[in-house]
Amino acid sequence: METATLPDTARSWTLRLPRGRSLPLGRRPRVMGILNLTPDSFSDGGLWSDPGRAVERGLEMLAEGADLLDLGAESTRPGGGVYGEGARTLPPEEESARLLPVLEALRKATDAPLSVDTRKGEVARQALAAGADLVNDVSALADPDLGRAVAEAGCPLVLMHSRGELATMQTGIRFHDVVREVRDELALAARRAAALRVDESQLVLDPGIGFGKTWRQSLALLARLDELAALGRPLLVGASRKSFIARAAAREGAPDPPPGRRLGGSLAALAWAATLPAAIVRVHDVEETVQFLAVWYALAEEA
Ligand code: HH2
Repeated sequence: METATLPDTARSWTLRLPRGRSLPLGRRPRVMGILNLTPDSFSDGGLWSDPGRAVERGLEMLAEGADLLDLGAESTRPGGGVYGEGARTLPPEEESARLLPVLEALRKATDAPLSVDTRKGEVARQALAAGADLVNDVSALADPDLGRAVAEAGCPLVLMHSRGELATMQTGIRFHDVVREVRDELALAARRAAALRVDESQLVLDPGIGFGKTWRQSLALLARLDELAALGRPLLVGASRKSFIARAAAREGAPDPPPGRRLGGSLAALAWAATLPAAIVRVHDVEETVQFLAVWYALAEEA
């Protein structure tokens, strides 16, 4: 689809998945449906902590048009800001015990790409053995063993930008030029991955919206997403329901919309990310996102 509204920066990549499968990226964002198997996630904690319901929700998101799923068994809600103390770090056994039954059941039920959102090498290793296709690491290799597990499996790896520890991330935030610094730190993360023998052509990079950033810095990262394209790798954007939306949409005297009522702002962020286009968008509201993108691209084709 070659149209005036799609920018020249549009590029394509193919991620290689286990068992000879692949995930082509570029042109239009792929929709990654979020499946939080946690009691304490910021927007849907506890909703899918029953394994049977979680599997149903995963399959429902695929039926709604998700291209891949992201299973997370440990909340990564940053502390020190709107989420108080932030999420509790789980021992790997507890994280795996939540994750593996759902992952195994989904693996039996679908061939769709399954991503695992974890910061721990041990959990990543077990998940890959249980049929996960890619690893999404919000700490960008704080645990080098995660890099080694990914390198051994030869699977794709998402490196997300963040600074500091989850528990205190939203305090003492300092950037001079957030976009330039995030770009440089993502380049460093990619080098850390290469040193652990992760194949560069399997990397996906993510600015980490809301992780150790003020709401204005999150807005700046989205608004100037094209500057991160210079890194040469596909970008993943996770803006869905995040608190910068409530801040940006604040009205005097009106209460902040809670996470479940931030769809309008989430779609605005998505529209912005689609213009790059971001390669993958990580979302809670799959049905609405898929419909939004279908109409957005139908319009782009007509323009
Ligand atoms: N955001 C969250 C979790 N994982 N991974 C990537 N790559 N990018 C993100 O922006 C991102 C992420 C936080 O959202 P959520 O999973 O809904 O909440 P929680 O971490 O509280 O489970």
